[in-house]
Amino acid sequence: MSKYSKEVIHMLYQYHYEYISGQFIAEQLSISRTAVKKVIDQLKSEGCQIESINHKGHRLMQLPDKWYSGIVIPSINTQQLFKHIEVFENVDSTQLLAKQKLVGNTDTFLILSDEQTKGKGRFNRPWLSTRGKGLWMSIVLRPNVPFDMITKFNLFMALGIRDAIQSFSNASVSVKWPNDIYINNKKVCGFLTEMVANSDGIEAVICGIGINMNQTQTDFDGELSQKATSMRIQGNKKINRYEFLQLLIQQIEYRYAQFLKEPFATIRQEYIEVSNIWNKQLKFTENGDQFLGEAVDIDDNGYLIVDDEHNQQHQLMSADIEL
Ligand code: BT5
Repeated sequence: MSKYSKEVIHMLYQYHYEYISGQFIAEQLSISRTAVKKVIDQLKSEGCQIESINHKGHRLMQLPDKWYSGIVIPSINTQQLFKHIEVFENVDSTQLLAKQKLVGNTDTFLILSDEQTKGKGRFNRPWLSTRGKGLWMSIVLRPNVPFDMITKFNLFMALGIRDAIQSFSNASVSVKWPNDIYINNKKVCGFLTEMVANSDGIEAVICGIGINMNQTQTDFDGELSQKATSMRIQGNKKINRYEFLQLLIQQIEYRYAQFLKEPFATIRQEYIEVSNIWNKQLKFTENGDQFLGEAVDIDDNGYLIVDDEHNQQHQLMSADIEL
């Protein structure tokens, strides 16, 4: 990758509604026109559709399904949440990498990858992370709070992620307590929150978020062809990954600030209204035990209240729910 790729792609993206000359780019970046041409040729070879017209200049028509740090970083940096942002083409898991990178520092950061070869869900379940189709990212935050606040963090994040997806969807988007986002009874997103804590409280929260943005139905096979969906399948329209990411980070920033200031009770009603688990018989798995029941409420602490088939009431902090 050329030294100036980040700057050139950023300029082309910024001015994508018009043609900009090689001369203009060269002047703005204080580099030669030959260097600009080299980068543009390279971007074209990677799949960027750039129209180059003599005496008019270059115009970015379409980007490949890939994260460019030169676009990601400036579009997210307007927010204050992360000290640094790292973008990869391929990793085993952004979550594993984030955990490795948080040791020995107190930084907040975001890791994003085009593809994960070993994406993981909860309990080490596999998470399908096809190249270029989804948003696979982990964020590391450092809230100065006791460790039992982790469940509350997860609840606030759920609303942030849901609201971002809802902004790009005509169909209604719902939260399946505690870790999934659904559209039309299919899973469009799964996320998980892990932490590193000591006796003083939380050292780091690592939140891994997987969102199916641009898969088509043929991208899902086996059990996922019935269970999974993407924003594109539901809306019949390709999602602009950069616009979506920007909005998602805004929502996360908003909910994170709210989490630090407010009790769960503040968002309880909102959470209940967007949940999809009411008025149906559900199968719960909690610590290896399975039972049938109906979810009846979420209390002020974010615990799910469930009446089981023997009329026993349970208060769940976390569980697996089959709809
Ligand atoms: C989750 O786990 O839903 C949390 C998934 C978190 C993934 C992100 S991606 C970025 C970061 N890096 C990682 O390695 N992980 C995080 P869970 O509730 O355990 O759901 C896993 C189940 O969802 C699997 O057993 C499948 O049935 C289903 N599944 C797998 N891939 C899927 C996909 N792409 N879309 C919808 N469902 C999927």
